[in-house]
Amino acid sequence: MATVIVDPITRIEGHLKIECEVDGGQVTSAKSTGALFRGIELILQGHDPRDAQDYVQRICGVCPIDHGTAATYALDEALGLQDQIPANGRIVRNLIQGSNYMQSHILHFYHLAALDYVQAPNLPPLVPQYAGDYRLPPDVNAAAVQHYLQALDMRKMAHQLLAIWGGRMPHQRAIVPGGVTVNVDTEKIVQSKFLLEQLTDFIDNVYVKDVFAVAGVYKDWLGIGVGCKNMLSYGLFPQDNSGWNGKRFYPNGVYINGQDGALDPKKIGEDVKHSWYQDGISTDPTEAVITPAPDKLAGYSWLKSPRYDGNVMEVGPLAKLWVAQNPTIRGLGAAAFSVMGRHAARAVDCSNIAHTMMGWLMQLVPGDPTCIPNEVPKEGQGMGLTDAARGALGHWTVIENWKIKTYNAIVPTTWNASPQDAKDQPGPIEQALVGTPVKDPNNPIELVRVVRSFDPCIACAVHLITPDRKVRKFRVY
Ligand code: NFE
Repeated sequence: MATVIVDPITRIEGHLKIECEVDGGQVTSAKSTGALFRGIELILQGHDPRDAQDYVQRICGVCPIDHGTAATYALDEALGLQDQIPANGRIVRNLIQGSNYMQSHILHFYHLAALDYVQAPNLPPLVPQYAGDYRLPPDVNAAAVQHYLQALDMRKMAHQLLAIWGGRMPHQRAIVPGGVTVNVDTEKIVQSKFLLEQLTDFIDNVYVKDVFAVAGVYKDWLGIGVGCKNMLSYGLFPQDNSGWNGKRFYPNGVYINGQDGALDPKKIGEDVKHSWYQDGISTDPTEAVITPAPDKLAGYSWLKSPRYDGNVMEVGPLAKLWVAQNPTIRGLGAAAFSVMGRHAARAVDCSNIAHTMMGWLMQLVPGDPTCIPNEVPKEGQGMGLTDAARGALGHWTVIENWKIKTYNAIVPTTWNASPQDAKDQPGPIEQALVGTPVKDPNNPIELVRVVRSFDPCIACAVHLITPDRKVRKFRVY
């Protein structure tokens, strides 16, 4: 029996520690620890409610748009605007979020995960790598290394596309309650089309093909990293003004114990039994005010444990495409619940989004309004649900005396990397690790493959680092 600790396990964005017990060459139990303190919600208390969509973008440099979008949807609801957003405003919001999505998925595959499968040349920053098990044929491997570099240019292009509408990246300036602050003109549409065509070509002819080439060679990874097999998605990209349950390009829904079902946001709650927060918080997201308790004996993570009706739920592109009954992903059957299933879903998602964005560009009407004026009410409440690149993202805000009374963000990586809950059920990543074969506990490449298939981001999941907290080990291969 060996204890294997990988800390931190992510190549960017915060400190996720994984601790596994390995016995007989397999993981028998796993603990996922978020080593940052969550605090943005506490900072927001007492602020003008409209500060939220700016502040929450600072949670993370990878998915600021998703946080800004969720906050804005919550404000649309709290300010009573959600049925009045001009079509141009709705579409431009979707274009901004879609651009960030493409950047994020390309980033994840090439720069955060590919070097667990592709043998890198012996050149920093591509090395050091974990040893062994690089199986791609030499020509495919060499092409993948070239694509790693090309992907940097593609990410820049996605940022440029986003900045046409959002003004800048990260932390765009356009998405606000009531619509967007940017106007629609022909020049922006033409520039966007030019960039989007190149991105779509890369996604379809390089990214998707590389993912399926890797999956073809690493077929055993279609059976490893299974996880909880419960899926949750809030849906993505509104197509009308009906709020969280309106028509979306990807619908919302759940898949629990093998059954598809409708989403009921009232079933979303959080546990803190094994988190470093005082016990007894309300499971209602609008009341879940947390008090840090770093010495709590039962705690082993700064992440809370979001649960849906008490169920452990996986979120992310696999969950979203599974809930949407995407034929490619459902066609994989049970093999979809795996490391390669998650990579495949992310690639298919990226292609879907690129293609649909082209259609949205054609729906824009130059000169038409993009935003409506609005005022903050004395009292109000709003919920904003979207799917971020890493999965279901919800923001809840309560307004009292024109200020934020409580704010809560329940974030994709909080779902996926959550610790055990009130019923001691392990979180999705903890479950996915159990059963993973580990050939050499001193070279645990198998563990990082499982965890990185979820694309975890601890900055999102907990939001702030305490400056005096020591990070104990660095293994960032
Ligand atoms: Ni920091 Fe994030 C995304 C959000 S993940 S990347 O996508 O919300 O928890």
